[in-house]
Amino acid sequence: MKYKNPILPGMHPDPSVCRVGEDYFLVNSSFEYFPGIPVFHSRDLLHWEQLGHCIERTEQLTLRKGFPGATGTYAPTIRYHEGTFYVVCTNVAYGGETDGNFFVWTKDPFQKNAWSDPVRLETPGIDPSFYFEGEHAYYTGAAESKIFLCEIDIKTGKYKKEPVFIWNGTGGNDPEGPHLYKKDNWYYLMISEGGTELGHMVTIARSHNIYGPYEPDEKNPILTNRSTAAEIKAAGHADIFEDHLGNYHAVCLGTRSISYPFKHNLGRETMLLPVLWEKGAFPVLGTEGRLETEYDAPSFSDSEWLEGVPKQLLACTGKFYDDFSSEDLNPCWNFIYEPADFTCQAKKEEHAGLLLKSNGHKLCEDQGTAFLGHRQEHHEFEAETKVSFSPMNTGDETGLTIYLNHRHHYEIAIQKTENKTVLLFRRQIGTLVSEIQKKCVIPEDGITLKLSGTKEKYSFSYSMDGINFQLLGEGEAAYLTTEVGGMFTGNYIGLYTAGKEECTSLFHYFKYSQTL
Ligand code: 6LW
Repeated sequence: MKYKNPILPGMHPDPSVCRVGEDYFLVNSSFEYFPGIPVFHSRDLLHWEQLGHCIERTEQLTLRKGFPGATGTYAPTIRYHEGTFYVVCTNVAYGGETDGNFFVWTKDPFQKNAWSDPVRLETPGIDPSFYFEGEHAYYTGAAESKIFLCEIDIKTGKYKKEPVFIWNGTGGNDPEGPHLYKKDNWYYLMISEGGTELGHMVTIARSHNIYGPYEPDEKNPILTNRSTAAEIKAAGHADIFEDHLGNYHAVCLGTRSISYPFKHNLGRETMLLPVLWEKGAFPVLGTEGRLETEYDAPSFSDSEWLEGVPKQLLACTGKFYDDFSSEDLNPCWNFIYEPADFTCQAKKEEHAGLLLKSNGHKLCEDQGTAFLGHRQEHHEFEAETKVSFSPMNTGDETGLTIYLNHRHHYEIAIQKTENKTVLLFRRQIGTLVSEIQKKCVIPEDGITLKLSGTKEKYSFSYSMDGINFQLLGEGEAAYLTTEVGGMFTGNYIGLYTAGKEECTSLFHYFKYSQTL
C-alpha cells in the first residue's frame, strides 16, 4: 500500500513526533490560534485522531496580539520520558520578540484538559527541543543564528548548565529547529537551515560528546527539495523517530504550490517520510535526501484502533460536518487569540446550532474578531453554512470568510447598512478593499452561504432555500497566499460575527468537503 503526502494537510507546520509502545503522538505550531498546539495520536502513522491541544485554558498562556501569522506558539517538540509527556514550545510576541520558552506536561494525553500549566524557561531564542538521558534533561534551541545546548532542571525549568553554542549549521540562513538523538554511541544534532521557504533544508552533525565538537555529514543537506521539480516545496523542520518494529521515519513540513512563481495558501503541511539509519552511519532521509509525494505505507497498521476512533475526531479526512449539537467544540475548530463568546445548542432546542456573539472587533482589526475557523486542508473544496441573523446596528455583520490574516481575506456576509440589510462580497488584500453589496431580504430561518475553492479562485454563493445557489463573487487564490500576505500561517475558513457587542448570529451547521 502507498500513502500520499501530506499526512496532515492544511496548516500543520513544524511537526514533532514521539512514540510510546505502539502509540504515536504528534504536535504542530499554531501561532495566534486558540486553543494552541494541536495534539494528534495514531497507531499507523497515516491516520491521526486529534486528542485536543496543549494550550486549552486562557490562564495557561496569553497569545500575543499585534502581528498575526508571526506571533504565538512556534515549533513545539514532543518527547516522552519516564511516564511523562513533555511539549516544549515558544510563545512569540510582537515583532519576533519571544515571550519566553515554556513546557507543558501530562501523564495522560488522552484525558480531557490533559496538559499542565506552562513551566517557564530561562532560555533565549526559539525552536526548543528536549533530549533526556538518565536524569539529565538537555535542551537545544536556536538563538543568534546558532544552535545552543543547555541542561535544565525538569521540575523547575531553571538552568542546571547555562547555554553553550554547539553548531551553526553549514552556512545556510536561519539555523533552527534542532533535535538531538543518540544512536550507536553518537549524538546526532539535526537542524534546519535556509529559511522555511523554497531554500529550506535539513542538515546534521554528530559527536561522541554531547557538548561537541559536532562534525557535519559530508552529504549535507540530508533533506531538501530546493531547485528540484518535486511537487512538495520547502521540505524542512524534520523530526526523526523509531517505530515499534525498529524502522525509522521522519516528519517534516512542506508546502504545495498553487501558482508560479510558487505560492501556497494551505500553510505549511505535515509530511511523513522513510528514514534509512544504518549502524554507525548518518541517517538518509526520504529518497536520497528528497521528499517525494508518495511512499510505501509503514509495514504496520491497526484497523481495530481505527475502527474505534470517533469519526469526528479523525483529522483532515476531507469530509467534516458539524451541527454544533455537542457540548464540546470539535478540536479542529480554532479561535483567534482567545475563545469568542459562543454557545453550542443541542439539536432539540428551538435555535439549534452555534450562537456566536461579536466582541466589537471587525475582521480587519488585529485584535481578533469573534471567529470560529477550520483549516483549509485541500486546494479543491466546498464549505457551507446556514446562518440566521437579525442585525440591529449599522455595520453589524456576519458571514463566511476565507482568512489568511486580518489584512488578507475574502468573505460573503450579511451586513446592516444605514437603511437596509445587504448581502456583501468583500475582498481585502493588504490596504486594497473591494466591496460589492446586493440588496436582499434574508429569510427568517436563515440564508445558506457557500464557499468553493480551486487552485485558481475562491467563489462565494448564497441560497435562500438551501437548494438553488447564486454566485455573488469570486477572488483569486494567488492573493491569499503566505507569499502575498505573510508570515507563517495558512488559510482558514471562518464563521464570524462582527459589529456592536450585543450582535449575535446563529450558525445552524458547517460542512466542509474536499471536491477533488
Ligand atoms: C519556526 C522555525 C520555522 O520557529 O519557522 O520552518 C518558524 N521553521 O523553525 C515558525 O514556524
